[in-house]
Amino acid sequence: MKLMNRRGFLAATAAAAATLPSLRSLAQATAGQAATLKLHLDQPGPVVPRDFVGLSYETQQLSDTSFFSAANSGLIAQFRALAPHGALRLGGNTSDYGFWKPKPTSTPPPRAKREFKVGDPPPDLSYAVTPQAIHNLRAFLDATGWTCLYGINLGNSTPALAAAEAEYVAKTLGNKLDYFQVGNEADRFGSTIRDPKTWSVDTYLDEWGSFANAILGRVPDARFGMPDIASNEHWFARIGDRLATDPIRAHISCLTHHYYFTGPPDNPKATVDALLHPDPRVPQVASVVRAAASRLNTAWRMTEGNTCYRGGKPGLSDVFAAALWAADYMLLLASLGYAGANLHGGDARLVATSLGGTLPGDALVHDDPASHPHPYYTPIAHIGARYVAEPVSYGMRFAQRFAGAQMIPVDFDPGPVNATAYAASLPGGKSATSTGLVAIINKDATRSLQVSLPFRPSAVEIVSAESLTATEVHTQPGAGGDVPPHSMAAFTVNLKS
Ligand code: BDP
Repeated sequence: MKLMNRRGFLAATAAAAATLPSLRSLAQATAGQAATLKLHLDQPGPVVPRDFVGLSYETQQLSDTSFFSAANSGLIAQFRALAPHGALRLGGNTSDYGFWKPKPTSTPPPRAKREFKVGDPPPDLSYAVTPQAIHNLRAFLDATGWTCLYGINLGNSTPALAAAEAEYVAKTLGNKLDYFQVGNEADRFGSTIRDPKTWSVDTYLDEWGSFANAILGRVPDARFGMPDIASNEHWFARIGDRLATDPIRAHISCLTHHYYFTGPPDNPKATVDALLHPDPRVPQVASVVRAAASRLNTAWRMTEGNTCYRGGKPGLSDVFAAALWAADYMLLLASLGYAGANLHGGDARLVATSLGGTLPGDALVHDDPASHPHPYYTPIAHIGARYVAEPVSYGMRFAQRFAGAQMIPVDFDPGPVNATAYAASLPGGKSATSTGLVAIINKDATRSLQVSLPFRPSAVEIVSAESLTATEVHTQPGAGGDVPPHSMAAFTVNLKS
């Protein structure tokens, strides 16, 4: 605790030197801005599924059969440290370029010639997904305790190939398979792999239906997540309309979409300050997807996202600000009723391939490129033979504390400090005590908070770094309601005390 006060004091002293604030504001910065928090225990919110936290990887990652395998102990350890029962989503741009290769002699289906487009895979990209890759994936899922959202090629494949692959995957993954997703970001196909003059949500639904029905012919109890769109949330209303009366509705488990806060890396909006302020699109998209999901009686999930698309931005995606963003964003989704969120990452080469061969963030690196993860936004970086937990993954771990809990709506007034709060009750039966969790995410660069909590905490953990742009993350005990600048605090409380 003393350390935190000292840090608050140092921050205040530095600010004083720079701007000569009044004694009163200096005292406030040191003591912490008083913040009030009220929990609405009488209005229980959504239950956070235990597989809420997820990762997203390119499907092409399967072309290296040793990556998702029982032998990859470094990666397994990082998955387990992130969540004991997370959801691994395989998809991304490369998922529409692979082919199912059941036999060594199997060949890919023919493909029309296309122009290269910046930000998309090379048009001639083709790689095999083999039975060995699926066996190894099963062993990886067993070793991690995770399940899988499996992406199937819609863009450059056939219903028959999709069905053969799905049959093998369903049989091999068994109850480790949550559902299939057929096609990645099909709302962008009009500018990538389909004719823009005819491509629409209706042509998508026709194609998707022919693939899904072919899969159901081989896997009668198959379940699907869809439409896995990039950004055109207007598709949801039409999907709700068309599928509400279609018998296939019974096989749709989840409506899915993606979310990147901004991009590409040279976008002037890609700043730490912007990242740490609310994005009105988040609740707006949530209300649209929720409406369609309630018509189809499905869950809804954010299946691929991160801070900055096209591989992330150095100094934004790979620093502590991204941890604060991830914790805040994921807990916001949990409180809005999402079934989960998968942050995208993986190996540099494959994410670069998904974007046409390069990571544009490389052009913005001013220090040693090796000091950055590649891709810049990846939660788990692959550096040499090691797997390293990046700052963004500490935000995910923070949100993971809420897995299995029931959200409690809060009123939180942090005054001028840029901070958010979330609360939940943990599952625990009808005991005399009921454990609750309160999270305070202080995204402010300089000001600390002194939160008066309605319950006395039995434990406090503070996740922090030296600054918003630091890359080393510390977790240490805290005390009282003190939340230093650029840190997040998790308070364990007894809700019946
Ligand atoms: C998404 C793609 C994924 C990319 C990512 C990015 O699905 O394959 O790697 O964008 O731009 O749209 O970083």
